[in-house]
Amino acid sequence: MKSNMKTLLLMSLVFIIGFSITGCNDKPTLNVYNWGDYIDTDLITEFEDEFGVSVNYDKFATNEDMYVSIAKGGTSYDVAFPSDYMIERMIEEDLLVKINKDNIPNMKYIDNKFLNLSFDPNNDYSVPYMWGTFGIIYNKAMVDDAVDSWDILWDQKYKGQILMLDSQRDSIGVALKKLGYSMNTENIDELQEAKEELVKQKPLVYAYVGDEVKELMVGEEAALAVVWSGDAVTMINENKNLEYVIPKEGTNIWFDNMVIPKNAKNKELAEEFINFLNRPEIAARNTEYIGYSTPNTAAKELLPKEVINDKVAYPSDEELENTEVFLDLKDMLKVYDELWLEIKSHR
Ligand code: N2P
Repeated sequence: MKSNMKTLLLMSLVFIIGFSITGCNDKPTLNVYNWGDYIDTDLITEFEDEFGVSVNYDKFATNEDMYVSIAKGGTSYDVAFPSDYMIERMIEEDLLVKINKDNIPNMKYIDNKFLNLSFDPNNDYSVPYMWGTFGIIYNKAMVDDAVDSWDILWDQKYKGQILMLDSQRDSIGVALKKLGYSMNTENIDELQEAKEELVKQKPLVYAYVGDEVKELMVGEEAALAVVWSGDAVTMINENKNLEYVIPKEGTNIWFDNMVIPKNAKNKELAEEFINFLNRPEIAARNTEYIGYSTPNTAAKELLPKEVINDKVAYPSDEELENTEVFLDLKDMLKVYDELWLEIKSHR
């Protein structure tokens, strides 16, 4: 009996001490949901230290994956980084909260041309993060044809040396552009044709990939790949045989913004984080680290000349003339979903 009492006492003591330790360390937590390879992780630590908070950082590979996690609401994220058409959809489906711009004074550094775009006309729900295009990266030592058209991704000569993006809007978009159609088409015949193109191309494709495209292209394991411009910057820095081209048929221009999902638990801290990432010095470091293109003018001024003069990240207006922004497909979305499934499962 006596020893039982002692054990009980000891256990209560352990419990009380344990509880007070964790209780004391109970810092506010910010749940962030971002694309892979899309932040300088030192900045997360700096934010934690400066604000005395802890950041939970999860990653996704496509807008569609991110959408599913947020819409089904398993984890409540405080900040997420969707693209244009997905922001449009999330607003429409009431998945986002309005941002209190008074809490984001650093928004004043954002270039006007990235504000009030049609997917979020007043920036009520989103703050610009990065932007870019997608195009073809190719290895000059492995490809001797001129690379100026999406057609090259269907050239038998490069069988097994072509990488495509494992992302439905992007890959269907490539096929649509190759055929001369809009990347936002709602015409079933055009979509069917695009599907057939991608099925026809499949035997030539080494793999449908995400972030691993960088390693594969830098390591010269493939000759041609469809990539986002910022990743192209990183790859070219690491392998000088690589070159990035926007095909003559045109491409997509995209805008990734920061949003606060409806079920966020820490909205004010989310705004603090968004504001932090827009401090010119922080935004400049982040941009240089990830290779993507910043919409923050004050950050751009802090970047080395060779970064901002790089036409891959900052193409001229002429190069951007023939670009389309993805639009939310609404009812047509299920058609794209089905086609993508058929393409991916085709053997
Ligand atoms: C970075 C992902 C970039 C997202 N790995 C392009 N919208």
